[in-house]
Amino acid sequence: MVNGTQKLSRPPNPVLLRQYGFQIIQKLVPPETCDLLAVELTALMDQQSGHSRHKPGGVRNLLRLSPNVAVLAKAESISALLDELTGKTCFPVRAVFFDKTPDANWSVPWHQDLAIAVAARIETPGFGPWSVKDGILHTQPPMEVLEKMLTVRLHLDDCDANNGALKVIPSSHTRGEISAEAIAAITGAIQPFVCELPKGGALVMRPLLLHASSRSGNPDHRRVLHIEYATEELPNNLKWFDRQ
Ligand SMILES: O=C(O)CCC(=O)C(=O)O
Repeated sequence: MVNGTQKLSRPPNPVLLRQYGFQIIQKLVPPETCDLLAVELTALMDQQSGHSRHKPGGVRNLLRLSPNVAVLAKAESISALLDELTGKTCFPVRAVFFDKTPDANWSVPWHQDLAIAVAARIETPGFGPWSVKDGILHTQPPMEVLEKMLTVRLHLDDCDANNGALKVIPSSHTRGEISAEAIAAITGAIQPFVCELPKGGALVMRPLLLHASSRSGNPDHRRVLHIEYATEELPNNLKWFDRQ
């Protein structure tokens, strides 16, 4: 059901992605497809949280849990966009659903996405520390692995600055792993870009781009399907947990 994507509202621009570390795509997936995904993923999140009073902010492992997400992640228009942006063949390796609601309204401090999900622990130079999140093994790979990855954050609701939009520091993806002190200095000195997007739009970003988000100031959902893509297999027989 979810393999249709709209014509991109502006052409992919590898130069801008290289320079700024992100690109805003106003129309990537038809709104009706977003509505179907929003209903399915919201129900999945409710099912996972059960009667717990503490509502989670998201659901991991979606390339396995949702055939619709797995199909969408490999849809021709998304693949074509990413391949054009990177000049390589991109494949999905992890998908997470995030929502902010009055029951689960959270903020995220400035950070880079440094961890990847892998199938098994094989000690490999440059990989580590290792951790387990929701039962899935994660590790921090060398910077050259992260530098080649791309994340697509597909918006399933309209999202503006008052609704927990992601803020990014343009060009921060070029600095490798940034220390906590440097993150404080950079985010204190540089005006962030606020990624406001309509339903069906997407932010395409490098995982090393500094990003953060505020609590939502309104009671609507702010649903985002976050899909990570890689362009290369891992070394030393390490395997992406969810390579599609
Ligand atoms: O969706 C958000 O507001 C933040 C998500 C995030 O920080 C991340 O994907 O690393």
